Amino acid sequence: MQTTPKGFRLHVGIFGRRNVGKSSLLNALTRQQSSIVSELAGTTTDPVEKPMELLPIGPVQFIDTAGIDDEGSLGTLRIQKTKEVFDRTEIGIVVSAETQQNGSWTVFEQQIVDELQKRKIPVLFVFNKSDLAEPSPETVEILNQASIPFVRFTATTGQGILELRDALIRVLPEDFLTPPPIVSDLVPSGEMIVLVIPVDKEAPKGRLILPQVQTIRNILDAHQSCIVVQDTQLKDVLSRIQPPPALVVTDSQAFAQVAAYTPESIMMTSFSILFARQKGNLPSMIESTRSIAQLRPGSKILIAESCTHHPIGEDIGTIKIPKWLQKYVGGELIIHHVQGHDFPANKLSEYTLVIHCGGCMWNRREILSRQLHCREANVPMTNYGLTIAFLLGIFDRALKPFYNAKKL
Ligand SMILES: Nc1nc2c(ncn2[C@@H]2O[C@H](COP(=O)(O)OP(=O)(O)OP(=O)(O)O)[C@@H](O)[C@H]2O)c(=O)[nH]1
Ligand code: SF4
Ligand SMILES: [Mg+2]
Repeated sequence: MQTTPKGFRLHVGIFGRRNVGKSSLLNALTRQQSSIVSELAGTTTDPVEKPMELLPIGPVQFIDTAGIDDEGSLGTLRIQKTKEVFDRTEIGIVVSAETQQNGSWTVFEQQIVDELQKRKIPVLFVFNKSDLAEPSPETVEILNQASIPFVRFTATTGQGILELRDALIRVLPEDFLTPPPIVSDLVPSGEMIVLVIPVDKEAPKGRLILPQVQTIRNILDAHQSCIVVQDTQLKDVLSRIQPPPALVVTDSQAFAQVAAYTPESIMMTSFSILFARQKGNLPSMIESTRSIAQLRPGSKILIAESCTHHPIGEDIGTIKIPKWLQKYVGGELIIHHVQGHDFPANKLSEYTLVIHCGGCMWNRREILSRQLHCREANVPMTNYGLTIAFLLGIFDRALKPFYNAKKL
């Protein structure tokens, strides 16, 4: 279970004021001392992530957060970290307790619920410390009015844990149970797909990377078949397959060679574009990609990568894309890079364009959240594969499989 990639787990964020028992609730759910608990307000400072198997949902990632009512300059920083967790949350648990100052419903609970509902994230309200006090009728009325389900819970004894689990299952988002397929719906069943995977020095030693493995698995699940080749073998292999394959999917780095070797009669796209659809809103990214045509020397661009790694050789995000973009606009661009969960959500309006990696290691919610932040700041957001296809002049060709299958 620990090896289940994070992007596959249902992310459940635990939010609330300080001292309501958020960490105690996480510990009760995981039956471990995953997060430190104390009677002092402000015990949890950074988000604490805990993976577990929650049947029948499967792999879940719980995220305990710092209290949303934290104070002082450090408190403000902690609240910022907590707010970043909204971006990857698929179910929000709002913990409160009647024993808190001003009762179980204050502007803070309102603020959390508003944030979750704005993002269309299902909310579950937990009246914790119900060994000490009953839920107030006023809060129950507010929750009923807003159609927010709630449970009573005692984190210190685990009383109410079964109701809590059942309630989590009931609010499970639809798209978590049925995420869009990666590739199988783009070609009729029985057709063959060729996957192009260059084995260069950027490729990890002795294994394939997650999006490649997931694509193969999706093809097998759909009872389709595939051939996996390096870019250097493609021409030869294509000349030997009869009837020809329906689709060629390539790593973005080999797009140019693959486009040259693949006859126009065979459809072609990239892993990164497949994942733009699986992990985010593809139509919006397509629209955003066209704004590359508006870039001018001096335009400011943000390149964001989900994983933190040291660039090797001709790294795609730090070297290749900047080089191709500057060649396209015919001058220097101002390019900033961010990695991991650092995303300057409040400063996006400075940029003319945001270019994101494929996001294959992340859940759909986090990429959708980034698209939402960009839309709010009026900044287009595209991804690596779409950008490369655009810069190479093969944008329409790379999208044809989606249009042909009426999947856009
Ligand atoms: N009586 C009772 N006490 C509880 C319950 N849940 C938590 N507590 C106590 O409340 C205090 C705060 O619990 P935490 O789990 O640290 O609360 P928190 O919301 O994580 O607090 P911060 O990390 O400071 O934001 C601790 O002393 C817990 O033992 C409960 O259900 N009943
Ligand atoms: S940086 Fe992005 S595209 Fe690369 S492996 Fe991580 S999530 Fe996937
Ligand atoms: Mg805590």
